[in-house]
Amino acid sequence: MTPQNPLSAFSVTRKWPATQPDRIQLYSLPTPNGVKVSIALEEMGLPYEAHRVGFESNDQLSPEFVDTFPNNKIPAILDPQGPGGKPLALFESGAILVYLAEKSGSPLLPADPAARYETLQWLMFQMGGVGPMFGQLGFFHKFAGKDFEDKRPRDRYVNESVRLLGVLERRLTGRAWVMGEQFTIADIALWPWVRNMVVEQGYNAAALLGWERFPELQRVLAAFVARPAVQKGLVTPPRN
Ligand SMILES: N[C@@H](CCC(=O)N[C@@H](CS)C(=O)NCC(=O)O)C(=O)O
Repeated sequence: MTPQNPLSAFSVTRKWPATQPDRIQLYSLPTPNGVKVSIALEEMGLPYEAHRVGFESNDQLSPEFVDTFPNNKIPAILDPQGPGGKPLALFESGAILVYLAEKSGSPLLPADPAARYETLQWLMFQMGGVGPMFGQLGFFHKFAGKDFEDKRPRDRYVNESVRLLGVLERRLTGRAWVMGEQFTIADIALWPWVRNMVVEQGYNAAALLGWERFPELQRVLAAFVARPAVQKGLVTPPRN
């Protein structure tokens, strides 16, 4: 008799069967939040199986997905070997990054207590500031909100996005990465969002934001996308 697959208790595996149930299961799409986790898994060298959650078919709203991940958003993971050897289902990219770094003992979350808290500070700066504000700018600049006649909501998010980029620009002056020499999960959280703001297939907002005023951000973003793990993570799972 084959031993029972412990992941079968999670509804999400009914819609996306685990062909390698001993690996971390990733449910995602290459969006700025989604790629944080695929990049982290690649950077940490953790074995995983990626499943595509299609927004065109509202997969994130399917009962199988929502039953396991009640916030109905990607990215999400299911780790067969969670704490105590039990499976663990997790959503929220920031929580997943911390979990994966701790699980793998990776220096992507520094062990030194002060550096660790500072890394978490920049991670939360992304989760609570950059992600939500940039996302609103995307709505008002690229998506449905772009046709609104009243430009005050758009301008509000442009101003706040420029302010946040300025905070990062100053932080990166004289530093290779957000935490200095050490590349961390704070970088993994931040750069996909900065990239998404300026690339044509993203929000295409470089002109609106005055991107030329941020040379440090340009430098670090180029270094970020040149990393092999980032290149792989940016296309995992495939968009189509
Ligand atoms: N705070 C969440 C945000 C996740 C999020 O907004 N995901 C988007 C894609 S970038 C999503 O799943 N959207 C689908 C929907 O809202 O239905 C995180 O960082 O994980």
